[in-house]
Amino acid sequence: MNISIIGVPMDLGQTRRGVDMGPSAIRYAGVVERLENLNHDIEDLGDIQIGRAERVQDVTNPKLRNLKAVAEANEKLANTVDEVVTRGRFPLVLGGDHSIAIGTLAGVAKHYKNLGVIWYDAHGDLNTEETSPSGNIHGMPLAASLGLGHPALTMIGGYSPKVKPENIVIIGARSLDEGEKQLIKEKGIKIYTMHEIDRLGMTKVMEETIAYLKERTDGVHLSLDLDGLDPHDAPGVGTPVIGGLTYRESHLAMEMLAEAQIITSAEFVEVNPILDERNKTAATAVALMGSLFGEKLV
Ligand code: NNH
Ligand code: MN
Ligand code: MN
Ligand code: MN
Repeated sequence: MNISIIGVPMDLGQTRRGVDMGPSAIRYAGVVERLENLNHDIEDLGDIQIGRAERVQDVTNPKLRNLKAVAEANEKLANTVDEVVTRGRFPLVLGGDHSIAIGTLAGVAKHYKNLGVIWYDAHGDLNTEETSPSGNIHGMPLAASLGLGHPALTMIGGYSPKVKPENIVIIGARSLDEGEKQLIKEKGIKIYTMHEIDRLGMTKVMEETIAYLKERTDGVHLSLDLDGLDPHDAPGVGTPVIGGLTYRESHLAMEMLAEAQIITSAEFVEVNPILDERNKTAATAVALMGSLFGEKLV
């Protein structure tokens, strides 16, 4: 595979400092070497320029913190991702907080009729400025990609929506706000919360997810928030939620996606080395990328 790595040192979609160092931490954990060892062609495009938090901090709208700076960065990211896909390469985006999924999806979705999305996350990220308890845009990217919320977010890349509700599968959810729960029901979004994962097991969850997306989509974006994993395995995240997916379950999910060959773009987000234990979360992210791109145990 021809893979292009894009770093997005974004920390403006939430309020914990340090997540802007996520791309560096993931590179330091050896992402390029890991994927080159699997015989992929790797191109590292470096980082998208993001305004520094201490300078651009904008609280004029507490329901949409740093809206302008987040939107600007996502426009740049969308252009870069679009160009990578146009060149026939696989975009692998490193975060940075999850608000960057708006730009990644804006760059990817125009290349597909029916883009599928796997949202691997403890959260739904389905808030708008009306439902958000925090005003943090990293809790809104999936809603924005559905066309819901502020036009500065929904219109990134000049079009909306990026994804249809029936083409989304959420995996690992265990912290959903009221408005998000309503939206999931109203739009009929497919979701495997921790409850279903406990009951069915990850094997069945992934078999069903893959079959579901295969029959209705022509490409699938994997948006993996490291907080989908249990904080024991991924402590370096801004909003840890106990009772999450294990390291092994997550590897199994990645291995099954690799085997199914359905993933056409991916992002690994919310790695915060300041909150981490000896870069464990970045190392976990890189190990999961290994499995996603074909690494086998034997
Ligand atoms: N749902 C909360 C909010 O919107 C938390 C979102 N935090 C995340 N999302 N890390 O993945 O503020
Ligand atoms: Mn910063
Ligand atoms: Mn998220
Ligand atoms: Mn999350």
